[in-house]
Amino acid sequence: MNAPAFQAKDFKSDLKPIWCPGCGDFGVLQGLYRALAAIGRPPHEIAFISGIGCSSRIPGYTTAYGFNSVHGRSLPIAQGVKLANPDLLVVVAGGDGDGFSIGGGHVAHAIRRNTDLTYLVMDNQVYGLTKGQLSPTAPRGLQTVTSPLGSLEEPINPLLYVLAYGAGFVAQATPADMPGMTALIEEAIRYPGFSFVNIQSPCVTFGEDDQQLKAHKAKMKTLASLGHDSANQLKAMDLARAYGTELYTGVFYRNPNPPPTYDALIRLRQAEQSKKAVPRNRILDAYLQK
Ligand SMILES: Cc1ncc(C[n+]2csc(CCOP(=O)(O)OP(=O)(O)O)c2C)c(N)n1
Ligand code: SF4
Ligand SMILES: [Mg+2]
Repeated sequence: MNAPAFQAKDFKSDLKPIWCPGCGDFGVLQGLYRALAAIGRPPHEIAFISGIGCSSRIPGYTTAYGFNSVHGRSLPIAQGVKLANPDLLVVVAGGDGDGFSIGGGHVAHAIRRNTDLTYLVMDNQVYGLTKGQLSPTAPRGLQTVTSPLGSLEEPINPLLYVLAYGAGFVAQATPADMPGMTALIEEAIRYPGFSFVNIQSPCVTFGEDDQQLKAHKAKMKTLASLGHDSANQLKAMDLARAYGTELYTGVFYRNPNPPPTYDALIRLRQAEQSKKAVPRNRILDAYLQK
């Protein structure tokens, strides 16, 4: 058997992560390296785009191209990168705050365009980088520095959110199950279209006890063990409603007939239009005829 083209270490940059010891993002990063090794594309064919947050530091820790961009703006930038160079494998990484507070409006549009990219959200139910404020996925009643008497708001359900807008691939993972999470990241990257993985990545510094790896291990249930058929979109939505109470991991929904991606359609249109284009040497003639 041939040796694999790449190993996890080929995707690890020289930059040392500055996350708090024990942060869930360490596990996510390891899973990501392994998933990329399994995919087998070289680092220079991959672009990582992120916003701002602890989890948004991920691009710097890989040997792929990276852009640690602006808070909440990773998806528009990633779509631009993919359209400018459709041959790149584009992965977007960021936090729950980045994706579903300030960046929430962009999620729907990335999904409806179905640009071929993978969106990994490190959901820790808190703003980690800015020291523990209430995030959009934080449970009702949570006491934080910005909700000292307990949050009065219902959390956003990221799984239902993306399913409702028609995302073709929707999964949930936790670094408490490294092999499972790695396989899900790989599957999401291989899906031809917009794919989303909500990764329950604990914040050990500002997160609650029931959001830590030990609690995840005890609580997680795989969707496979429930006999879930990932082609069943309505059932996926039904199961996704349990976000915040149950910790289901695995693929909620995978479109069995993926539609054409936006980047493929743009390529097609460019090819059609260029057939009708006036040859360069006749442009002046065409202008003078008008
Ligand atoms: C436009 C703008 N608004 C606010 C901030 C401050 N800010 C930086 S990161 C962040 C939230 C980070 O939380 P999350 O996206 O959940 O990532 P985590 O740190 O938890 O991984 C905020 C509010 C900013 N950098 N830019
Ligand atoms: S503050 Fe939380 S999310 Fe940020 S590095 Fe520390 S443990 Fe991780
Ligand atoms: Mg967060």
